[in-house]
Amino acid sequence: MDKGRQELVKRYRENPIIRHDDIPVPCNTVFNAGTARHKDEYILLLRVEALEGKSFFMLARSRDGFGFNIEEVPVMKPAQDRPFSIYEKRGIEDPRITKIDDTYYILYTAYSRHGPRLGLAKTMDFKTFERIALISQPENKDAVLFPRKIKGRFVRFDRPSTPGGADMWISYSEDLVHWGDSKIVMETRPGFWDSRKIGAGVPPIETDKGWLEIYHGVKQTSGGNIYRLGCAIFDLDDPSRIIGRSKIPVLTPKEYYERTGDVPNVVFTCGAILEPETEEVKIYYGASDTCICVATAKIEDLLESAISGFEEP
Ligand code: BMA
Repeated sequence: MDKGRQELVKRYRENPIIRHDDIPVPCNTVFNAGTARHKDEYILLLRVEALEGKSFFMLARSRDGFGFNIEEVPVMKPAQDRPFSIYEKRGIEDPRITKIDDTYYILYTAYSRHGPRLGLAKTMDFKTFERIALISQPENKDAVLFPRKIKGRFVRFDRPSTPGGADMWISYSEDLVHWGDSKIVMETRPGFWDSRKIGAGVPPIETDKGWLEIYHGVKQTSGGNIYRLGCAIFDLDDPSRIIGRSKIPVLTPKEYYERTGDVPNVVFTCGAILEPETEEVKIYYGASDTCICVATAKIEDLLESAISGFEEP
């Protein structure tokens, strides 16, 4: 085991940074938050699971990215109006935020008896939120929007469930509402930590080596699933082309809060913040579907983890 590589992502010493006791409304758990920088604040869009089991979103703000204040009332609840209400009956989950120009787009999972499908909403100010459209059929989740158009089109990764498995795909759009030209870009790897399922985590980060994607991989064991994080790199001009992928995970459940909770052995990310001055990334992640944690890594180490030993699929 390469011990150095295991420590490449450093957990914040005061993890978890947000727990269910911190949430000012009755709830079961808080986890899997979308992230953004807005003015001089760090924003977390929290997935909060209500006592009856459905999720909704609340907002947390911070000056330093570690200590957060949580707003008193939810900012997005499962919709009351059609068409969204039909597909959000079981809640809204796992928001991921991408800023394009002055607009923050939120891709989230709309959950109903029909299964998970992708919803798109937007905000300019993190005060008012507006739903735009449902942008996939079920079953599809783990969608991340790229932060700029590529060759004139918006681009997303997503994770349709197919009879063949749970792999990462790419789709393109001219208006963010209608998507197509879909292709598979990254598959599960038999024998590895990401052999059972994979899905995008953090909206792609543009680097000079390519688009860095921090994704989750699932391994099935006799004790249940283990969710870990790894990195992949995609070509800047053609993001359907994978050019790097971590052989070993960059973050794996180890601490008690990652091992124990509603769903044990889970680290799951929906967002990270790149600090341009230090080239360090703050990765926010849900632990055991029960609380929110943060860990930091040098962007060059994350890239290196995906580049070293990469074998063309
Ligand atoms: C995935 C999603 C996540 C969750 C993870 C572990 O399928 O539902 O929201 O964190 O499972 O339970």
